[in-house]
Parts: sequence; structure tokens; C-alpha cells
Amino acid sequence: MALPASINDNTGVQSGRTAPLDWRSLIREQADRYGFDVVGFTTAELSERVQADYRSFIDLGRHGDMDWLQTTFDRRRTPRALWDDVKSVIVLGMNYGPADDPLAVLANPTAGGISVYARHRDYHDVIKGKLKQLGQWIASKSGGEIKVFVDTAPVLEKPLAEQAGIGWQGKHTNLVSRTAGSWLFLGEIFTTLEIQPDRPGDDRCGSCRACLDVCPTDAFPAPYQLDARRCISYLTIEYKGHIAAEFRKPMGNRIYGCDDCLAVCPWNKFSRIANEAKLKARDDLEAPPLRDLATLDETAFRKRFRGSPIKRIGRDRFVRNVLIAAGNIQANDEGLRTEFADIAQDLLSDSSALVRAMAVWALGQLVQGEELVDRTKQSRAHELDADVQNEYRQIIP
Ligand code: B12
Repeated sequence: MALPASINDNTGVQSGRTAPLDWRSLIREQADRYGFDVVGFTTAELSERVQADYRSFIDLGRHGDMDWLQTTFDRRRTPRALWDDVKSVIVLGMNYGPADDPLAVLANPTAGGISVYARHRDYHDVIKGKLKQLGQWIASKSGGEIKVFVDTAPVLEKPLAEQAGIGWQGKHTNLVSRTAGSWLFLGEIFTTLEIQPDRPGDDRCGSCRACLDVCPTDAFPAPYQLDARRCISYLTIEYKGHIAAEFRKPMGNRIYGCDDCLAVCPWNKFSRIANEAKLKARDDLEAPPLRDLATLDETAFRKRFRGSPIKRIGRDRFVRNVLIAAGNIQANDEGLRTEFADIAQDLLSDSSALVRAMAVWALGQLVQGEELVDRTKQSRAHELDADVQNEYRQIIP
């Protein structure tokens, strides 16, 4: 890109002979080259209202076991609290819209539903790399300092993105963009540069409540509020314990994350299809057969999900989720029912109590009566874990 004469010297100091630099246009142009679809600029403060709402979310315990949302409250509530020198925040978004209907897999109960964002290479790696390149470019041209953040950093990314005019927080609480719909990864560059902020995005949800009504676990106590403890995304990805019985059937075959609230958003029809070169979806994660996933051991799990965000939850939690999906197979086909009952029965002696507990539950869904007693007798007699014993009591009192 041809830079204006005043910044070719890399100092960022303007001579006074040239017009002030239009950082907004320069950064937008450069961000486009790195593959970002949307860019917005905002100040380093979040409103009192956002901070108070975040406080309410924590006070109501809606973060569940994600203690870090509570312990980092003071740094997370506003960018300035994280970095005192920051003057402006550049928010960037990358469209990851799926090429096909992401919910189609839900009609195929012997396959696992993996949310669209996790069908790609780990987006943290992809976006962080691009943010760093863009940030370095800004720092080198301006002489200022930058810090880049994506997802795991203590930043309230969605309210910042709304404030930067990228879109608005929809009723499902995610950021909706007029051009990318609900399929958008977010990342930020904090900078010491003073950049003219954008106007905040206007709420365009109107009277639509498609995302609220579609939620299988009723995770929205009110529009624009999520109780993470009920969200399938939280239960399958973040939650380390035994998933409560009330959520198991509604989970269906969703084994990693959940896209229902995003997928039904009418704004998606304006979404451009994800650029394959940026975020290449793995074909083998679109509808992977449950039978292959349930039998993964630690080594096979790591190999299968190398470079994927799925690897973070570890084999035991993953197989726990897969067993719930297996238990939800309504098999009229005797062969299929027996096949999955055999898989669950094998896992009754797994080394992980998380896996054993859901193997008990799955078996209890797939077979009944004498057959259930026969299939569980031996492992039940050897079971020492109180939670797993309790699962046995639920299926055979
Ligand atoms: C924790 C987390 C989760 C948690 C909690 C989600 C949540 N809504 O908070 C779980 C595991 C459930 C989750 C799920 C998903 N996540 Co997530 N997640 C995050 C993370 C790390 C922090 C979010 C956060 O700060 N939550 C705290 C709450 C307080 O913030 P908030 O949702 O903005 O709440 C605002 C309002 O909803 C309202 N509010 C909330 N509660 C209450 C209560 C009351 C009483 C009131 C008055 C107001 C109010 O006020 C708040 C301030 O404005 C961000 C990355 C980041 N660093 O920001 C990614 C992020 C939000 N996740 C993302 C994605 C893609 C997802 C999933 C789609 C993944 C999937 N397919 O399974 C789902 C979507 C589920 C959903 N409907 O939210 C993207 C969203 C991109 C976008 N376009 O918005 C992010 C930004 C990651 C990224 N860098 O791209 N996620």
C-alpha cells in the first residue's frame, strides 16, 4: 500500500506540511487485506450501564463455573482498567458463516452436531495471528503502542463491538452485524493512538424473538440476557461436571457448542459466505458418526482434534457429550440400538467417572428391563464413585 509521505519515515510524527493522517481509512484498508470483514473504532471506556449489567450477570450467578468472569471483573469491565495507556480500541470481526444449513445435522441422530465455529482450525490462532500482523503494522507506522486481544483475554468484546458500531448485541446476546449476520468472530487491538470513534450500532432486532424461542434448554431468562448455566454451549464446552439430567434430552445430538440461536437469526440472510481461504471448515467435523467419536481414547482424541478448539475440553468431557447424544438416538432399528448399547456398555468400565456416568444414562435410554439389568450387573457391582452409583439408581432403582 502506498503510504502518505508523512508516515513513510515510520515515526508517525507529522511534519505539519501534510494533512492529519486518516488513520481510520488506513487501518480499514489494511484490515481488509488481512481478511477482516468489519472494522470499528471506539473509546477505551465502556458505559456505566454495561458495567452494571455485567455486575448483575455475575451477581445472579449466571456465569456458572466460569469463575474467571468474576475474578477478572475489575479488569474486564472497561478497557482502561486493563491498560491505563490505551486511548482507542479497534474492533475487528471475521465472518465465519457456514456454506450450508448448520442445523441439518440435528436431523441425523447418529451423527454429532459440532457448532460451526469449532469446525474450523482454532479461530484463536487464525485471528490472533492476523491481529498481531495488523497491530504491528499500526505500531510501526504510528510509533505508538498496541496490544491485541481475542476471546480468552479479559475484554468484554461484544459491548465493545457494539460501541464501535460493528453491529448490536442481539437478543441472543451475540453481536449481530448487518453484513455478516450472527456469524462473526471478534478481536480487538488496543492502541495508544487517538482515533475518531464510530457511532454505536443501533439495535435492529425489533419484535423478532426467533433466537429466544428456538433455544432447546430455555437459556434466555429475558431478551438480551443469557443464563450460561442452561446454555448447551456452556454445558458441552465449559462445564466440567456431570451434565444435569434435565438438559440431556434437550441436548439431542449437540456434542460441542450450539448454533441454534445464531442460525435462526434473520440477519444471516445478508451474510456473505465465509471465505474458504481464511477459515477452512473441516469436512470431517460437519456430521461425524457418533460411533467413531464414542470410542476415541486419549491418544486418538488428541490426534483427531489437533489444531481444533475441540481438543481443549479433553477426551473425557467430549465422550461424556457423545454418550448423551447416543442416549438420545430413538432407534426403531434393532441393529442400531444394539450397536449403541454395546458401545455404552463398554464404557461402563471407563477410567473416567464422567464417562461412566453418561454411559449408564445412555444405556438406560437405549435398553430396558432384563436386558438393562444384565448389561449393567457386573459394572454396577464394581462401581465406587457416588455420582455414577446415583446414575445406576436412576435407571434401576
Ligand atoms: C464466556 C463466553 C461464553 C459463555 C457465556 C456467553 C455469554 N453470553 O456471556 C458461553 C460458554 C455460554 C458462550 C457461548 C457462545 N459463545 Co462465547 N464467549 C464468551 C466470552 C469468553 C466472554 C463473554 C462475556 O463477557 N460474558 C459476560 C456477559 C455479562 O457479557 P454479555 O453477554 O456481553 O452481557 C451483556 C448483555 O447480555 C447484558 N446482560 C447479560 N446478563 C444480564 C443480566 C441482567 C439482569 C441485565 C439487566 C443485563 C444482562 O449486559 C451485558 C453487558 O452489556 C466471549 C469472548 C470475550 N472475551 O468477550 C466469547 C464470545 C462472546 N463467544 C462467542 C461465540 C461465537 C459463542 C457461541 C456462538 C459458540 C457456540 N456456537 O457454541 C456461543 C453463543 C451462546 C450465546 N447465545 O451467547 C463469540 C461471539 C461473537 C459475536 N458475534 O458476538 C465471542 C465474542 C468470542 C469471539 N472472540 O468471537 N460463550
